[in-house]
Amino acid sequence: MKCVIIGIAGGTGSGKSTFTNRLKAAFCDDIAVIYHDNYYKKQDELSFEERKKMNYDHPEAFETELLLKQLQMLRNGKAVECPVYDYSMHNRSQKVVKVEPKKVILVEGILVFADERLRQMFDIKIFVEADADERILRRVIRDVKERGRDIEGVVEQYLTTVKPMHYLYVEPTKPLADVIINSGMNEVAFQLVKTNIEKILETGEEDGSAFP
Ligand code: UZR
Ligand code: MG
Repeated sequence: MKCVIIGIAGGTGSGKSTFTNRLKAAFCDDIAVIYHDNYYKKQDELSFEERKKMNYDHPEAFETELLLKQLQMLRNGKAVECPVYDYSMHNRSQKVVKVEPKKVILVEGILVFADERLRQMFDIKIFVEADADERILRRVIRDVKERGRDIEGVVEQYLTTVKPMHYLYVEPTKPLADVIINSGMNEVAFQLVKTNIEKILETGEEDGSAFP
C-alpha cells in the first residue's frame, strides 16, 4: 500500500493540533495521526523540578529517531506502538497507543520540519501560522486548563524558551512548507486540505493537483 505522509508544523498555539484533530474527526479510522509531542525524550532519571526547567522547544528534546523508525514501519504496512506524553509530569507516560498503517498519515508538531530526515518523509508539508499574540493567548488558556500549569509559569516559560526557540527553530521552517495556512481555525484551508485527502483516499495518488 502506497501511503502519503503529511507533516503539519507551526508555532505553539497556532492551532495545528485543532486543525489536525478536525481532520482526524472527519476521516476517523481512514487516516492515522501521530503527534511529535508524544516523542519527547523519556526523562525518568531527572526530578520533577529538573524536568520542569528543560528546554522543550529545541529539536534535541525529541526522540525523533523513534518517530522515524515508526513512520518507516507504517510505510511498510506494520502497526506501531506510539509513546504517550504526560505534560503535567513533563515526562513520557507508561501508556502507548497502537497506530495502524493507513493510506494517509498526519504527523503534527512544532518542529517536524526542523529535522531533515523527517522532512524527507513528508509527501506534503503544511505550516500553520498565527500571530504571536494570538498564539500566546491560546497557550496560556490551554496550559492552565489542560496541562496543569499556573499563569506565572506559562509566561516565564514562554519568555525564556518558547519564544526564542520559536524564532530560532520553528519560524525558519515556514519557507520549507508546500502550503502555509493562516491559522488552524481557517475553514477554507481546512476544506482544501480535506478535499485533497479525500482525493488521495479515493485514488491512492498524491499529485498535488488538489492544491491551488
Ligand atoms: P504545542 N511542553 C511543555 O511545556 N512541557 C513538556 O514537558 C513538554 C512540552 C511544551 C513545549 C512546547 N514547551 O512549546 C509545547 N515548552 O509543549 C509544544 N516550554 O506543544 O505545539 O501543542 O504547543
Ligand atoms: Mg498542540
